[in-house]
Amino acid sequence: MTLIDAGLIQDHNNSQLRHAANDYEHLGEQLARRNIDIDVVRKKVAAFGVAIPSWGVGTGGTRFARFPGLGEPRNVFDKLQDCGVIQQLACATPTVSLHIPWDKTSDWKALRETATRYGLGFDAINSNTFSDQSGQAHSYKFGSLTHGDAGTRAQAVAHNIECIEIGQQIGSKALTVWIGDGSNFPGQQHFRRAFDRYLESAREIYAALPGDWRMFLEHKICEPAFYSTVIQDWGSSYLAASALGPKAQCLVDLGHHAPNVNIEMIVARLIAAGKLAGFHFNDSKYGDDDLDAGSVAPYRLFLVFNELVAAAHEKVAGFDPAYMLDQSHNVTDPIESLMTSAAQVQRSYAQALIVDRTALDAAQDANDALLATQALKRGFETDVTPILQRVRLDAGGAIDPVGAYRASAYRQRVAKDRPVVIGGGGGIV
Ligand SMILES: [Mn+2]
Repeated sequence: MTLIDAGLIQDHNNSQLRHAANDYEHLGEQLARRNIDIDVVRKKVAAFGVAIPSWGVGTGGTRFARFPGLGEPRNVFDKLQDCGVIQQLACATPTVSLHIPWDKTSDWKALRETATRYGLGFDAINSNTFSDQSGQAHSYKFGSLTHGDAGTRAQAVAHNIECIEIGQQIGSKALTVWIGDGSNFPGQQHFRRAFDRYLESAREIYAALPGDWRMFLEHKICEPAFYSTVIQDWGSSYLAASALGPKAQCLVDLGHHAPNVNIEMIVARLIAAGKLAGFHFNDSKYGDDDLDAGSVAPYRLFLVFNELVAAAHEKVAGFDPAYMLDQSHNVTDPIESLMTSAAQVQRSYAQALIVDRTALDAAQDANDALLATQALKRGFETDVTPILQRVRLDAGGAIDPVGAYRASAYRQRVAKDRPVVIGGGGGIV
């Protein structure tokens, strides 16, 4: 099913084809001088995909306000349609990550069929025990999986198991668990007991995982609990994942760390421990800002990918991370932000692929700090845009996704059927 007219994409591409081809050839020559085959890099980039968070296609907001965009998706089917447009034009996001109960529908079979028609599959499914749903027996105001009350914990466990059952119907292979549990005052919570209760609850969820599933534990330093969170950092996450078993791994959301934390080193540690589940990509300046991936600190994103490419290069056993975006689009059209962010993630991957690992290893062995860091910088400073353009072109997408998207007037078209939604509807995890 095509959402954007193929003729429009082709017309848009035709005006840029010659320049794109020349740029690719020129970059190919430059890389050949560095003994890098551009076509090998291109094929790896073409095989790379990052999942779209279903909650990302709606306009986000802050705890202060939300300013709705035009033609926001009304339900999970509309969300899938928008994800289909993103994949059709940018060709880097073949899967969608759902959030329950936000994305609940009465017909999972129809949802899966719709996704297939758009060329989409489903990545990890996300549970929600950080907000109360109408009609639920117990409130999560003071916690969910770690709540002091056994009935509340049981309700949260049951919800996660329901998410696994839904995920099985749509082809997911992982459950992502992020809890808002924690405290807002010193003394409010007994740290060790709360963590023990987390393990007890998580074990019940873990026991319900199908054989080929994984459980992704997502840590976050603060918010909504602003004094302490139960799974606050990669250490707590690692302790829990280790206690649960091999199917439990640690998910790194780039925005969920203290400022200045060396995230790429955390990634390296988790890879070494066989516990890296994957990523929620976004960017930040002050906290969990949920800014577009690579919009503020592209070098940091590159350094994360440097660790990932190094692990693949060195064939680290069991290395198989899941890649997902998780960001909030408050002032942009979410479709444009998601296409741009997916390309930014692809860009970081391509830049890391062209790092000369032999030269880097040699510089490290010789304690030559300057040459070592230059080996990284050379990858980061290479403009790999021609590779990304060619990957999109080969896949039937747009050389310039945002330009083609604007020319298509897709947003104005769907806005005719989708009424403006006022306020509410946060959901940034
Ligand atoms: Mn996240």
